[in-house]
Amino acid sequence: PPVRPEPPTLHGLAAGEAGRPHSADWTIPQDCAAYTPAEHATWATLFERQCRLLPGRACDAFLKGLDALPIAPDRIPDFEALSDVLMKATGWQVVAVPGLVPDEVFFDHLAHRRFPSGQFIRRADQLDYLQEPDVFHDVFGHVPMLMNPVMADYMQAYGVGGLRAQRLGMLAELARVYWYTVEFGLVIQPEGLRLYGAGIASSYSESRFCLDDPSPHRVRFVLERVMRTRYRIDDFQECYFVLQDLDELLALARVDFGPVYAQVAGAQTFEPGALQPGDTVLHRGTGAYHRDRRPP
Ligand code: HBI
Ligand code: FE
Repeated sequence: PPVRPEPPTLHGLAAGEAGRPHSADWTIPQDCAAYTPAEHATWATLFERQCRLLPGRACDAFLKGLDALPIAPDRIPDFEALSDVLMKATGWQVVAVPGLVPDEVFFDHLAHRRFPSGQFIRRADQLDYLQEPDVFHDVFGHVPMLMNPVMADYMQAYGVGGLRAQRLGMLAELARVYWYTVEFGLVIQPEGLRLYGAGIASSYSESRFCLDDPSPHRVRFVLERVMRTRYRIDDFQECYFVLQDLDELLALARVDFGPVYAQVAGAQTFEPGALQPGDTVLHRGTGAYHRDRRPP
């Protein structure tokens, strides 16, 4: 099964209710010196196998961001060193958190250009599946794209928009947009389709499935459509939404979601794998993967 880094709840508890001690903003020291050789080795395993897959699959912005960051195969990166480079490029920082944090804490960090990254790394027997976002998902998956000015502004806008969506009762709608862009987004490049979403960039199995497998649909991204589309948190996606180019995120960062919320409020939601009239379908999926896995 794929890595599913961002479930909305953890062990049935809403994020933040797990009872850990924490500061008001939930940040903790990264404490690089405390990582064990075994933990660095887990990073190395994850890093090396992902780096073999990403040329020709990840978009140019991702590969360029990864290349410019102080991220090496041998050890878990130091968040301060990452922040120095990120700050100069796009004004972002990386701060350490224990795992999932409550929505409003998460949004407040993003609104201030701080990316909260899990401090811990998954166990060696969980290379392909874990419930909470760890340092590999957060740093390897998200931070390269934060070197890109468009993604940098889009993520901040998501933080600002998240606080507003909470007040409006539209958080589920906004979270779907985040899911199908920041986590599982694909983008068209002149040479072909590429991934930019962190959930797929950091997943050994899904980075191939999302682009190479005939099963999932690949559909042009349309805001209202995506806002109404439910998603899977425990398995590969049945449908990936594709941007014409990353500049589409710039428009998304600037558009007022208010009228779009008004339009989709109360409308029925769409099944993850159901094509809709009006979709621009780049690839009509066979659906074979999920059909074969459903209990008879
Ligand atoms: N906390 N650390 C962390 N990382 C996330 O991606 C995250 C979170 N808390 C809430 C959350 N994501 C989402 O449920 C919101 O984007 C809606
Ligand atoms: Fe994530």
